[in-house]
Parts: sequence; structure tokens; C-alpha cells
Amino acid sequence: MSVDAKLEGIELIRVRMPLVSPFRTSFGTQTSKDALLLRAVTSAAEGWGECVAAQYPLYASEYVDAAMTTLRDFLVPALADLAVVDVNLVGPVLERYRGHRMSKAALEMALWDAELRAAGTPMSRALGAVATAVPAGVSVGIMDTLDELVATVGGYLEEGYRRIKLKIEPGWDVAAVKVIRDEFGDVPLQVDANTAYTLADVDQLRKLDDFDLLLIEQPMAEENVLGHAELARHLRTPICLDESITSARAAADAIRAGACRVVNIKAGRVGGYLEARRVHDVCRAHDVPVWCGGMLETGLGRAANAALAALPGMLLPGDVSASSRFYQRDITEPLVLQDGFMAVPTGPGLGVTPIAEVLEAVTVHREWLPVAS
Ligand code: OSB
Ligand code: MG
Repeated sequence: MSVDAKLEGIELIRVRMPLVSPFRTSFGTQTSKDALLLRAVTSAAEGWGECVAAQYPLYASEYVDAAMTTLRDFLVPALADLAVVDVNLVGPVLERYRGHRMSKAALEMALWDAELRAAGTPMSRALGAVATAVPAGVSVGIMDTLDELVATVGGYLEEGYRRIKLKIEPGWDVAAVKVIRDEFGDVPLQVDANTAYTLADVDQLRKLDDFDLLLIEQPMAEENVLGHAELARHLRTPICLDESITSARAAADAIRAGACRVVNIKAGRVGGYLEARRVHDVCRAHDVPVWCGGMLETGLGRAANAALAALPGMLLPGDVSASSRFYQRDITEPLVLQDGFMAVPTGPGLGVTPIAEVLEAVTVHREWLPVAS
């Protein structure tokens, strides 16, 4: 299975892609996507990684410019200590640098893709995925009007999406959920507050209990794990944590504290796909259902997420949507909906590769970082 390859270097490729429509959340409105792609060049194969840090530090403290600096000055140089390209060695080699999980995740992803392509192994198989296709959910931004929300959700349901997630904030919560229930009946529905509430909002949040939501995602601040445990005592709707779950250890602690009954797993947020699998394993051991989150990934991250979403503990549909949810033209062959499901890629590694001309057209910066060894 393993091919002993040496790492020659990492290319950082920054791209900017327009979104098909503005994506509004409680932390801001996004009209384009800045992604940082990593191309790992090894003696055996090339691999691709994607850093999910956004242009601005609004969802998380990491952001693209900081990720580039971190990778250039610390993380990529640390890979000189890697004797061979082996994904299991990446985390340990980077561990002495604190935080910067999205940057670490991107690097691990690129090296893993190279390793898997050299070995001819799909990422889904390496992860231990069991499903060959995963149900697709879609994350729906805050809109100017309820009519606009109904039209947007109606369009997604017509496309075949199996679960709707509404972004909420104070002033856009109960009415938004009610209009979707009134229009579309018992469609699988959940909400995501991205930390927009506090315990003082408990009466408002309790009103959501009337709508049979699958879950409410991250109602309060990232650090407020015990506050979520308190809130949970007042709600029937299960609380799901996203921002708070930064590692498998954090997941274990949150579960023990009673802060969540469901967990959103994002590889970037926890430092990589291997730690994401550990989060999955911890939750599964506690019978806590998990689902795969999204960060407006290009086809590269989208392919990896489809593989992650195929793990056996992924008991709820994820924010695993088609390329067309965000992009007119993805940098890889588009990932498409098939009867409300996303196929798990079957080719070696990620199973998808950037299309050179498309990548070229959206690239705003390239930089080669040789790895001395
Ligand atoms: O909180 O899940 C979130 C997008 C960017 C940052 C945070 C979040 C999101 C989403 C998922 O809601 C969007 C997607 O489908 O990729
Ligand atoms: Mg979220």
C-alpha cells in the first residue's frame, strides 16, 4: 500500500471565485470565495489540499493571509523533518505549533492526497467510509425577505436536496422557520445561529421547539460550552455544536458536559481529516450522531467532504451540496446532485483534480515553497 516518497515542496495557490449569490450569515455577507489551495509535489505523485480559512476572521480566527504566512514561515518548513510522505506523520511534525488548525488541515490533506494517489487508494477507503453516496443538505443564508427565502428553499427542494439548514440570527429566526414549515411541511429542517445568541435569549429560542427541527447549531459563543449545557436544559430541540468543537478532546468534553446531542464535523476546524475521523469516533462511541459541515469548499474540499460524510456515524445529512450551490464554474469537474445524493468519489486520493485553465482563470497568487531535506 505505501510507496516511500519524498516531499519536494508545496505550491500555495490563492484563488478568488465569485459566488452564484451572496451568502449572508450572522457574521457577515460573502459575495466571493477566497480559497487557498496547496499543491504538494512529491517524488511519487502530486496531491491537492484546500485551506478553508476565509478572507476575513469572522467565523474563526484564521483567515487566508494569515494561513499563507503560517504555512510559509512555520508549517511547510517543519515538513523537512518528514522522512517519507506519510499522512500519519504530518500531525505529529506540526504539533509543536499551536492552533492554526485550518492551515494544518490543508497541508495534511495535500500530503495525504499525494500519498493516496501514489498508492491508487481512494480517500474514502483510507478513511473507513462505508457509503457510496451521501444525502445532500444545503445551507441557506439570511435573506432580505421571507418571500425570497421561500423561493430560494423551494428551488433547492426542487433540485432534490434532502435537508434544509436555515441561517438564523436575532430578528430572523422564528418567522423564517415558520414560513418554511407552512410552505413545505415536514421537510427535514435545522437552523444555524453561528454564535448569535446568549442565555438571555432562552425564551426566543424556546419558540423554535414548536417546529420539530432536527437541531439548532451553535446558538452561543465558541467558548461557552457550559452555557450550552444550561441552554439544553431549557430546549427540546437538540443542540449541535460547530465552532466549539475544535478537536476530538473538545468533542468528548462537550458531550460529557451535556452541551450537545449532535456534532457538526469540519476537517478544517479540527486540524485535518484524521482528527475529523477521531471526532467521529468519539461521538460514535457516545451514540452522538454527527454530520459533515461545509465551508464553501471548491471541488477539492467538496470531494474530501463527501468521503468524510460517508463514515458510518454520519447519521444526519451534511452541508454536502453540489458545486452549483456556490459556483457557476468549479475548479474541478463539478460535483453534482443525483436524486438528492452526492456520489462519493472513487478515484485515487480525492478523486478530483483542478482543471488547469479554470484554475488559471481564478488564480490571484502563486508561490512555490521548496522543502529542503
Ligand atoms: O457555520 O456551518 C457554518 C459556511 C461558512 C462558514 C461557516 C458555516 C458555513 C455553512 C456551510 O453554513 C456552507 C456550506 O455548505 O459550505
Ligand atoms: Mg455552523
